Amino acid sequence: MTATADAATTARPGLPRLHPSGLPRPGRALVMGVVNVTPDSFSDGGRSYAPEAAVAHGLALLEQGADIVDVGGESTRPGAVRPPVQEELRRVLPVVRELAAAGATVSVDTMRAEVAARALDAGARLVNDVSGGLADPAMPALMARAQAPYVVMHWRGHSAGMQANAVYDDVVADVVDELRLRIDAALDAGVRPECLIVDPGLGFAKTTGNNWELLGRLDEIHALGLPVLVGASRKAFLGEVLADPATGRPRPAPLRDTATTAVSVLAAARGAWCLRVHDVAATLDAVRVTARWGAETRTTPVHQPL
Ligand code: PMM
Repeated sequence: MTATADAATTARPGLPRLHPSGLPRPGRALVMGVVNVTPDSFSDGGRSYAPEAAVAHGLALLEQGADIVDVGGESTRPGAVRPPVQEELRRVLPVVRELAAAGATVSVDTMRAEVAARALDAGARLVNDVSGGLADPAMPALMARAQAPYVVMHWRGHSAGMQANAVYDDVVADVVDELRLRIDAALDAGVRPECLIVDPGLGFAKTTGNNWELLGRLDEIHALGLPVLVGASRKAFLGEVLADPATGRPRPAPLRDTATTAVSVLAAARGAWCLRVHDVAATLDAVRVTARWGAETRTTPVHQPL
């Protein structure tokens, strides 16, 4: 796997901002469509649980213009119980295989090295590890061997008890420090810098306030010098902003897409490399407009797209 360095956008000495090669480079933020093959995802209620339904959903996202489709077989909703590895494999492999065969750039959303390895063999081109290598000590070595793009997300433990870990001195500084440890672990294992992508992990051991602070200070995540992926889609902190004024009840997950698109525009304008979303069509329109605006004004994006 090779990559192209853009010296002008280098944000941190030693870690040039690189575009992981083999991935689309459209001159705007990439759009990653979510394909959850789980019975209990918070955001879509298990809509694509059967492999055939998940493949159909992935193909529809591809048709809408998704740059990447992210296939996951483990729900990470707060309190979720982990599936056994065999069950995770049973869920994701046929979906990865079919979507890759259809020409999609497929990412596998897994914390398990075995699932990542089998998915790469089945045609996945990148690995999205929400634990950033913490959940499975074999993951960094696998990614070093694979030399495939690797999303390292900020994480503080499995879903069952994760919200109890949302305790920070300064959430942005702490997330940056902890991401740097995960980046160093990956580099030490032999992962090449140009394969790394970072993600602040919105909603994972984060309070609502933590999520907004991370978005508001996205520049500090960029300062790590790596492409940044943002996954805000339909998350609870958006449901809170959109709560019913009369009852105070949060907006249900399927009705948070417009708010998600607003966050995606703002994140893209601040140089996010990729947005992980459920509503691909709206996000794609939004990031195309954002890129056009940025080209005109030179004030946004703060960071040019990679
Ligand atoms: N969020 C979820 C799952 N996978 N991956 C990355 N890189 N970033 C995220 O924020 C992220 C993720 C949970 O959301 P879902 O239930 O809608 O998939």
